[in-house]
Amino acid sequence: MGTIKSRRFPEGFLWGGAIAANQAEGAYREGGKGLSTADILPVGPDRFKIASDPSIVLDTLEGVYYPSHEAIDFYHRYREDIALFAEMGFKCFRTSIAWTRIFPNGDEETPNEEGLKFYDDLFDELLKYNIQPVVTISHYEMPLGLVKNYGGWRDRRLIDFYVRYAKTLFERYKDKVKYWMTFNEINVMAHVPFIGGGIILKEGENRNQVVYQAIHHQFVASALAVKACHEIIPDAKIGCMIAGIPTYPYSCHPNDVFEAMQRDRISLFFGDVQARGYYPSYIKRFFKENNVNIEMLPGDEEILRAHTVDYIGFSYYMSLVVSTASENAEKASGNIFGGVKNPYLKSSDWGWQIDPKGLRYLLNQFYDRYQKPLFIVENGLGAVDVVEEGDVINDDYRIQYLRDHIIEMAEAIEDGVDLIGYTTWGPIDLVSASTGEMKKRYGFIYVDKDNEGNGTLRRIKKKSFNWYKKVIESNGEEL
Ligand code: BGP
Repeated sequence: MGTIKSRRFPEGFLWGGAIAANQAEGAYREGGKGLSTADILPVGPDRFKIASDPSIVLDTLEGVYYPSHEAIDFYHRYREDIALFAEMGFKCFRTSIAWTRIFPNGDEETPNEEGLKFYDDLFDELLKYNIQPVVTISHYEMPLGLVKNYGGWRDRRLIDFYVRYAKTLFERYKDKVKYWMTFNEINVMAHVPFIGGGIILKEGENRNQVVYQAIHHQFVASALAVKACHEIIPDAKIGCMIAGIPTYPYSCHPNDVFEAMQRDRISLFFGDVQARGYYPSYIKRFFKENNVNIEMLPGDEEILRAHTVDYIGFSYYMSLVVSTASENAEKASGNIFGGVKNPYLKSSDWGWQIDPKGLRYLLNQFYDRYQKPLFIVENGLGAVDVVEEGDVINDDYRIQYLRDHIIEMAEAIEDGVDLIGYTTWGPIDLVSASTGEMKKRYGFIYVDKDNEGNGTLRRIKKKSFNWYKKVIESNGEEL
């Protein structure tokens, strides 16, 4: 197969960047905001301990540094930051709404007006520059009240709270927001259920039973949000959001090949339900073999079938390799999906295996499977940046990473894939989701802050800033 000579991205292609409320906004107690699950995650190796240790008291916050509390103070500085995004020529900007700004405990009857007003102003600021807001309804956080009082998504009542929240957003922002996503990286629920759904596992529980039941509740909630969105904003598009990590077999041994397919299905399952509208047969076998009985109410299956998503949103950072037997296979480090090292790929400083071709592979896989528009809503390189004399940051490694991935996107479009947009992760440095660190930076814009929370929060343009500006200006021609 050949490669294309010149890159052609469709007219109106949505170039931009993506952040999440809890990793950027800070102001965790302002404007009537309640505490969220993200607000109790510390920086460092204990970050996810809470996910497996029910003895941790959920809201003792004294004496520990929690990076989401101030983050990069986007809450107060978004005007300055959006002006910089506009300077780069962003066509769209993806962010999430902090559920706790709208419903501080999650189960209130009426929303918090101050929170709603904040996002009104934020969206107005984007629209002032003709930047389309792309909104994730829940991105790795939820009200802590719903965890303490209901056990998170294990409780079916969460569906009603979420749908009330989603409808509130659709009603309020129907003239401003035309691209929505229901849950960020919904498949992460299968790996870190506290991050995905506020689930704290109890001793002796059947983990799969609890997690897949909670996932079922999210599926129904997501489908009902799709329904509401279509009713309230007929010209909007609403998608799912999946962590896209293609799995390769370590060898051509049939066991490895089959295992790779099975591992892929742990993630594809989510797209299958949200985009095709039903539980696939392979997951039913998995349920049977793992004593999982999903409790469904009459009507659930019809809801899933009737309200599938309009597009597939996904993140892409790396690929994965599985091996069933090889002793030569070295374990991969640094990602929650596990796997072994790919001898043909280099890794980021955090062990994520860099694989631009994997993006083309995934785009083709998703498009073949779902035949729906695709939207890459996260991609980027987490790296340590050095500020040199005169505020110079030469992040050529970041440019290289993004360039290589954009080339493969163009190839996929040539393959026939309907790709509607691309938002790089963290166009401005922000708190890392997996580690809570600041030094794992993704931005075109540097933020002066370190892992302990020290720094002026000053913004500095990196070399990649002007590079990405040119990419957008030339609609992907100039890389
Ligand atoms: C995705 C999340 C984001 C984001 C990104 C980078 O999984 O949706 O919230 O943070 O990964 O991950 P990290 O911040 O851990 O480097």
